[in-house]
Amino acid sequence: MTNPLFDLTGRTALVTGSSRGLGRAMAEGLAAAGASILVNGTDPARVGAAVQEMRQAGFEANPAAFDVTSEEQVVNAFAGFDASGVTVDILVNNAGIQFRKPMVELATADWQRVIDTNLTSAFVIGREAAKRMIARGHGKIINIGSLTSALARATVAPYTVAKGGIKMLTQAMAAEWAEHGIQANAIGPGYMLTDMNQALIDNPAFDAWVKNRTPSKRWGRPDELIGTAVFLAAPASNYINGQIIYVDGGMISVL
Ligand code: GCO
Repeated sequence: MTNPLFDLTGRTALVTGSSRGLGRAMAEGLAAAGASILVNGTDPARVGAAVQEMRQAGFEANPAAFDVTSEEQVVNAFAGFDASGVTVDILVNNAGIQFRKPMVELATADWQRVIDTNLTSAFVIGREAAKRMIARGHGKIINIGSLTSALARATVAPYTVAKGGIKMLTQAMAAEWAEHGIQANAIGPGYMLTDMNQALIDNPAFDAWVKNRTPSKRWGRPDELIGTAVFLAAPASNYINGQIIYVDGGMISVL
């Protein structure tokens, strides 16, 4: 029997960037806790494949393919949810890209692309979701930050700035929407074993640095975000707002 504090039965979660990686892991974790999942990505075929795999695993999942950087596609997606009676009770703003280059070599267009994907999209989708959550008097927003929400690493400036913005956007959402029954919080993943980090994982020096710098002496697995995601999506966190929880093996807590 599921503890009602952690039961998501009857709730629908939109998880951006959930056809793979951290988003897919969190989507499956929320589904295992009872939520129906709207699987998002830009590629309809990849989204469809993920939906099929999740359904075969016994989860309730439906496709929601749209480009999170397109305001028109976001607005149209939510209009489609409205028209089909789908309510987004839980929003996980997970979609994000990485682009590693020293700032003196960084083209403004590349800077902007990271900011648009990793930060502005969370505002636009958050705004569209919140309009509807406010009308219903409840909602959960989980923004995916990073260690770089608080600490900078050389060569990832736009990602760092975007993730720092995610932390403060989360606090801004709490400031404006908590009174409407919405809890907006963030998760700060540490160095996780994902496709986005494959180049780092394959780099012996960087791999050694992560393992030495992390108190847990290892990289994190995507499934290790599930517990925090379910907690922040569930009634257990109804009086928590504007927080960021680092799931990082202790890295941000030590020199
Ligand atoms: C990098 C990594 C980091 C991690 C993560 C740390 O290049 O340093 O991609 O950004 O992915 O965000 O929290």
